[in-house]
Amino acid sequence: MVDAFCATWTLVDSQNFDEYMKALGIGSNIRKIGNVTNPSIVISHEGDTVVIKTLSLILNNGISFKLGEEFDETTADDRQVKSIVTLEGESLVHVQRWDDKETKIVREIKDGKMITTLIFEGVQAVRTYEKE
Ligand code: DKA
Repeated sequence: MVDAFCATWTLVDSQNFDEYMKALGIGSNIRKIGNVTNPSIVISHEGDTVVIKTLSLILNNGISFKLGEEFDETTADDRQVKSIVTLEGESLVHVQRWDDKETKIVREIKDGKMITTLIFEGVQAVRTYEKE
């Protein structure tokens, strides 16, 4: 299931995240916070409920869901989205839909690191996390 992802992860590298946030329409104040924040992501599960917490000094966010079941999510930048997370091969694929828009957040484990690829309308950001 999601056991390979269950850990506390800290951001160690972030590529093109500002461009991704701009494409989403996020204003400069929130983007500044997004750019300087090095969050920890805590992933766990209890039975078939998966919990992903994003923790930082400035922004905290959390989601709880079952794989393949749609749920309501309020994102860190305050979008109200319909989300669904599925396991596709070894990848945890999180799709957020709102206002006829869609972004995909793909998490994979490579060489013991969690690689998060965020895709929106052709703009891609890659964020790398290491286990704490
Ligand atoms: C991540 O998991 C990034 C999560 C996406 C956040 C969307 C926008 C946040 C704006 C502060 O590394």
